[in-house]
Amino acid sequence: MRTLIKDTVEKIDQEVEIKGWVRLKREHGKIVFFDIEDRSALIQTVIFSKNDNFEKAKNIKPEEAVYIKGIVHARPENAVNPKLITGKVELEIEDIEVIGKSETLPFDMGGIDLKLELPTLLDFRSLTLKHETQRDIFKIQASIAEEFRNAAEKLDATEIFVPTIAAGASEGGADVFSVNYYGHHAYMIQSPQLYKQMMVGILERVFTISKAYRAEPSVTTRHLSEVTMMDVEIAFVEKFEELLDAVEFVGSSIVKNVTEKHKNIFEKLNIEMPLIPNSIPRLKLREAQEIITKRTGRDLSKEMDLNPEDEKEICAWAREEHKSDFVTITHYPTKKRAFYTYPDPENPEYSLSYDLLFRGAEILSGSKRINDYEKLLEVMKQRNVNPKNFGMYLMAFKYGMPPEGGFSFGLERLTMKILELDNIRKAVLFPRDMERIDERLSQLNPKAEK
Ligand code: AMO
Repeated sequence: MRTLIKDTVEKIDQEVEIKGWVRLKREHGKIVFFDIEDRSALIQTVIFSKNDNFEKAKNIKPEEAVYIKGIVHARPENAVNPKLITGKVELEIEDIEVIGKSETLPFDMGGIDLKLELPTLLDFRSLTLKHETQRDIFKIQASIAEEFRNAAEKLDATEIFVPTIAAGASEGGADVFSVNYYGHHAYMIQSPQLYKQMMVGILERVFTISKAYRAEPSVTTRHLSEVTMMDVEIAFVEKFEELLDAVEFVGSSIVKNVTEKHKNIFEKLNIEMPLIPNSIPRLKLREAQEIITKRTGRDLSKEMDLNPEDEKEICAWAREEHKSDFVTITHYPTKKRAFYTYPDPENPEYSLSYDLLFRGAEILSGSKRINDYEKLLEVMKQRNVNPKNFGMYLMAFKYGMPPEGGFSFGLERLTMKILELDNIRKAVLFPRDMERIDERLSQLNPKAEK
């Protein structure tokens, strides 16, 4: 019967059977060592030349999946490896079988850092993801999603699942993928926005983790064509600040709990623990711009948004002045936000919208929404959004839609920033961008007809 590798420490002097992958092979004449890893842990195993299976073992290659039968030995005190869960033991191999063959690796997969250029990292994705540091990224990503769910549930929101093909484009702009839907025009959703709004009219508080699609026209280090959005929407909102409180509660809970849970990974990769104050600084866009101008001399008075450089600067300010890696920016110009955004009653040129910035980049956007049917219809017309494509969405506003608002985190942006990765593609298992869908588009044949 298979023993999980982490449990071998309980079985000193006993015979066990393990299954796992060969992560490292070291040959020293009459001895061969293999580091074997399964989902639970890694163990050092060894086979001696006196063993009948020694020649068979010598032919085994890194990354092959193997079955091993052997005896667990306690390591002598001076050979204990405190960095391994199994550091007090070693497995002496009696028999070893390959149960999943591997070709010879095209590059070295050893070492803490996989020293590959990004295109190679992505071209060989189903191999490079096996590397420990790569696996760590996606363990952390899984925890981010888990902590998002936990925080959204603490807000008393219900999880919903939404379609990804729709008749209208919620966020406007040209970055929408169209789909030939049985001969009709349809779109890949740019956000779960329309569905979460319809659903707050029904369940009051909802959340979803959904794929969203953006036909990004350029290649940047922080944009993807397929994004995982973690969205919340809450109704019966009285004050704008309630929404900001919810944003900051979910954002700081995720980052705090994930970094605490995976402290060992952050230490191993030498990543600083984030600064999360009790109260996250909040600035209106114009206030943020004035601070940036004071610090850099750049005049931003005519700018409608923060560019990546501005975001870095205001985050540097938040760190210095408030010991915070987060900063919330509110009141973006109404015409720069999507049609459903609520204008500030005190100055309708600006809106009741917000972005949450973390470690120099936007990880979240949201707003209070227009919940009045007539008003919504009017804004759609002003913006040339065809109400015909939003019939079901609009219907929800005819039947008791309370004041409401919400927000959306980009899972990959958050993963990238928590782990201080230099490119968002490293925070996606199989990234989609202008250049690839697993395969490089330039190598796909035939080219799609227009
Ligand atoms: P927005 O368009 O700002 O807002 O998207 C929300 C969050 O999703 C992430 N994100 C992206 N990440 C990588 N590549 C992209 N191309 C990309 N686009 C967006 C970002 C961003 O903050 N419906 C609104 C949200 C709301 O109002 O509730 C929306 O989609 O982290």
